[in-house]
Amino acid sequence: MLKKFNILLVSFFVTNVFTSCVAQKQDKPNIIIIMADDMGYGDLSCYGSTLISTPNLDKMASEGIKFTDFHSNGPVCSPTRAAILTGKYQQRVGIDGVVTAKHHRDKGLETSEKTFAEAIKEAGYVTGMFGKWHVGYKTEFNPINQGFDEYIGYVSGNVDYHSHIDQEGYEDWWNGDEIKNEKGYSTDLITEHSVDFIKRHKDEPFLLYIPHEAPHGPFQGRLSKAEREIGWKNGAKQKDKMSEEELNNIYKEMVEVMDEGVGVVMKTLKELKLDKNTLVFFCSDNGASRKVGSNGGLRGFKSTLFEGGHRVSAMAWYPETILPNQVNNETILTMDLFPTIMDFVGAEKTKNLDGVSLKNNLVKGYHLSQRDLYWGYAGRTALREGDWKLILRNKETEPLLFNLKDDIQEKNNLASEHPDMVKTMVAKIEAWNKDVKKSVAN
Ligand SMILES: [Ca+2]
Repeated sequence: MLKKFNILLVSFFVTNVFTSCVAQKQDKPNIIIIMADDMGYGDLSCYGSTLISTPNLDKMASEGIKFTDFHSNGPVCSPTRAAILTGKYQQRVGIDGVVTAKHHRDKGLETSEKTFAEAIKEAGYVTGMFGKWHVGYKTEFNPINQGFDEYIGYVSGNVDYHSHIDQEGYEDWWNGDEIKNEKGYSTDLITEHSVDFIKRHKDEPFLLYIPHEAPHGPFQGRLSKAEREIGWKNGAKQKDKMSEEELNNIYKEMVEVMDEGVGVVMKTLKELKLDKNTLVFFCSDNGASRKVGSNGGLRGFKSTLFEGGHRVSAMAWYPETILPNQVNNETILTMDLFPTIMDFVGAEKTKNLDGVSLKNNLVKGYHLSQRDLYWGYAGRTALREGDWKLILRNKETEPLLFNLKDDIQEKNNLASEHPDMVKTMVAKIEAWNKDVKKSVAN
């Protein structure tokens, strides 16, 4: 009798484990990452903008999590993109600066680096990317050689929104690894291809990476004329041709058209009943530039290591898994998204990542463990330890030490009051710089 009971019990467990595996497989969440380009911390209405109206991103924030202490890995484009793709500090993978259209046409993110697209494909996902790549021009560096099944977009830092010509006068609109220009405003094309991808892959787990061009320059709206043609050379600065008011109005339109696109993607998820099974992240790749946009009162702008350069708006949305109306104050970097999405997907951990999974924080509210976080750009390095931030510029200038809890605008340099802390933090920065450089040499 006991034996029979045991057999029944075993059979009950086997059946349940099997059923639960099948259920989990069907429940694999879709993943969407949407990234704005050069959008400042204060450029969305839910982050305090009174000039720009972003109802769709505001809705995403109110239905999920709005981050207040989320940072781009780099204060400029390519580094942040290398970090999001690899889950590592960008310095480790050799992309510590901008991959420019003029001087770096042979440079790119090595295909030996494992991207989140490659990792998630191993977990059975179909992958698509529509928008800006900016980690390599040559076809060997193309997204389809880095784990993306489908790719349409541009590989440089920016293209004319209408003619899709890059800064150096090259045609730069690709379908996979072939140039295939098409008519349309970049932001709208990126949205249209993203929606088409979702519709075609609604019945299988998918990952969709949507790195928007907006609101990076050139500053063009839907009705602006194309300014670049093949062979075009970066001549007169566009800003000089536009009044400040015109520039602000175009920038506003660029953010609002992107927000509209986010709304169309979210509406598509709801119509296809995918919304309860899709995790969506949104973030910007660095702060607003000196020219236009708002960093919400933070010091500095794109390319600086002050908060305005890298503290960005970000949100996470996953109805019924992530609770609505949450404001999250954890200190997070872009490189954390890779391990986070792999954790949500239930895939095997990728080794040697610098980022950490946020899943338990996002779903259960557990705090992240205390960790030191670094930013490096153009010979400068910043270290964040809790509320403290040290910026080291070069040997000739004094270190800057701020306590962000009391001084979010980084106005009061406390370095002379805390020499021991400065000494320890400088030593950590030197060790980190050596560590990440060693990785590149290897
Ligand atoms: Ca950027």
